[in-house]
Amino acid sequence: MSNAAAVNQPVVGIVMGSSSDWDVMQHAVAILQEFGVAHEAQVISAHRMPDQMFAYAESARTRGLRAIIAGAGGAAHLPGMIAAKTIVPVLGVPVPSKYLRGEDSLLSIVQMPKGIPVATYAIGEAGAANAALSAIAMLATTDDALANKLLAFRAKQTQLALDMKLPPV
Ligand code: RP5
Repeated sequence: MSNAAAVNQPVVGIVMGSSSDWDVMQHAVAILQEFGVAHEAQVISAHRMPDQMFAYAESARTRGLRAIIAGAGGAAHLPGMIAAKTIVPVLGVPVPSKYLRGEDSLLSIVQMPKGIPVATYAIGEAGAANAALSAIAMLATTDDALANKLLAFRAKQTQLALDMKLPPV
């Protein structure tokens, strides 16, 4: 394998239960792109393609993934089932659902029984973006250049807050 291929080898996997999750999950992809982290994104449905889901999870570690961001809505079993088949850390994103606004997704993902963890994030866009930032923070523990990018990202947010002005009463 050439160095260029190794550099582009995905280290973060993003999976979602349906293409209808993309509006939310694209925010995780956008953050990884912004930080220049090699990633892959695809639809893996726990109940519609369970064999592919297991194959994805089982091969994740040997393929070099160091974190998996898994988004799903409703009875959102995708993150937990992926976590059941790999020791690569799984970051779960609850996608807003049609009838329960994603509270069902949140509870499905966050209530993993003791022993198989899924780090669970906020419902929707903020959760997707923060899951990506957490994956970056994990990678940054062994990557100083990435750590510096993350520090700069934080500093930018600090400056934005410092610059905030309130309207007159
Ligand atoms: C879940 O069911 C997906 O993650 C999605 O949030 C939800 C609805 O899927 P579609 O009916 O839109 O394909 O598996």
